[in-house]
Amino acid sequence: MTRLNDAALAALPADIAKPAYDRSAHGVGIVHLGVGAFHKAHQAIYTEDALAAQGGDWRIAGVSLRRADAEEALAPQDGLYTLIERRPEGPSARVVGILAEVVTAPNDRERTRALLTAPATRIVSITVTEKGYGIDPAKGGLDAARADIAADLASPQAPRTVVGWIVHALALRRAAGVAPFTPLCCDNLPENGHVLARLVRDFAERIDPDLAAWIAAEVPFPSTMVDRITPATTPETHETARRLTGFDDEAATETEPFSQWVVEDRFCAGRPAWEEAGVVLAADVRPYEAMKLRLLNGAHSLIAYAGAVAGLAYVRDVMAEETLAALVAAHQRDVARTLDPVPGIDLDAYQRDLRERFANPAMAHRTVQIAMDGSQKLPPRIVAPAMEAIEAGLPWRSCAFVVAAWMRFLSGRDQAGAELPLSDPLADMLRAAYASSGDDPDARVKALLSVEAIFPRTLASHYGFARAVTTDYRRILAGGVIPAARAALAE
Ligand code: CS2
Repeated sequence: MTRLNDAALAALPADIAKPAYDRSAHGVGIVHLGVGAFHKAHQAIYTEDALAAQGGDWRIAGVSLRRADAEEALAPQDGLYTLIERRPEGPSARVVGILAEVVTAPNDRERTRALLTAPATRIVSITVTEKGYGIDPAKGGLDAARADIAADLASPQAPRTVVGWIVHALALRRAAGVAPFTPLCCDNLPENGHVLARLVRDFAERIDPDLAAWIAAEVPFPSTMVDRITPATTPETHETARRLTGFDDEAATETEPFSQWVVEDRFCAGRPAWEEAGVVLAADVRPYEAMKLRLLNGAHSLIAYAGAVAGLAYVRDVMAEETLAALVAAHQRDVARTLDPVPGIDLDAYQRDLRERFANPAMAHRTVQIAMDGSQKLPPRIVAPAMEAIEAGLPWRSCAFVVAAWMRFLSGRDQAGAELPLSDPLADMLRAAYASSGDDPDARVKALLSVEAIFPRTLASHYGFARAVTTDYRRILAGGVIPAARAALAE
């Protein structure tokens, strides 16, 4: 079968949407760092639709900071890819043309530099996951001791990390008298714009305080809330793309029908007409971010650890299990009480809609995918709301259960003895803490709660919280996740 590319566009079936603009007539205005499935299902689509609605030189050049797979898949396809939406009633597909080129930074530093310093580049957006930024887990700023960050600080002209590249590019622009771009963080971090601003400032201050001052004065760091559930691509994704479009597509991506993007409207050099594509431009995205991180991502982490340990492969399987589904609803209800009101959003309806999205029978979203990087995900999703709830005298019981299920997940085996992968930047530390406690469950909970990169002292030493985690952990060991969930619900 023929590969998807520019020449294929004219031969696509009539029901497959394709770029509704002339691809060659629009220049690049955005460089995106981390051109993976989530970017292709989310920011790329809003930008594709904004460009179709209102034009502008806002095509995207994708940059991969590590692996070459995106470039290898997309270059032979002229940057085109198929996006599949998994609806309960069956999949639909569209072909997306917003990517003008894809570069692998370690293999082509010159091209990466040229893209990031081009005057036409007015936005640099980023999706590199929580662990990609080099955040010091205890203090929140730049972790200058992390090997990749330390290497970039030692040779800032040859960066490897996202923060290193941004500072390098801004320094070159300043030196050349080129106006800065707006860095736009699109990862699931609370106040992600502020987080990125602080990292960039910490980095710049260490290498050039004048540059740091210029960045502080000239460069805005808008925060964003991003939402679209995007399972990892599988052979099934490619097969569906082939079936619906008639073309082979090595870059096909699958996602859910729902999508949401809330963006703080602070750009130093303009932006696409994203509002034409359904983006909510807000003065303050914090309430949206907290809502989404706690109600969607927090519930996701509960589903991931409970499900993986129980041997449930997909999110939808967990939602089909009555007790676990009830625990998800109870968790959302309790955590919702830690949230401020969110403009225009009915929080009860939001929770119901989320559970419907999780239950979507057409979505094969693996629990072990979400279980990755727990050390990065638990703090904003579970630890922060638990601490606020404790402080405010609100319920936090289900947060303890998530922590206990995560601890059980760290054993590396599910309840039936099947292997569970531990993919986490703190994996070595977690394995050591796990092993240090021998076979004593109470000692194990204590050892893991003392990992300060995840659990601040005040929470680890909170008697009621530590006791609840221990109770749940013992129950999971004794009778499995589902009876333990039932017992937690009954408390
Ligand atoms: C998930 C998110 O893997 C995970 O940690 O919770 O990727 C989630 O699917 C997205 O944030 C949804 O917008």
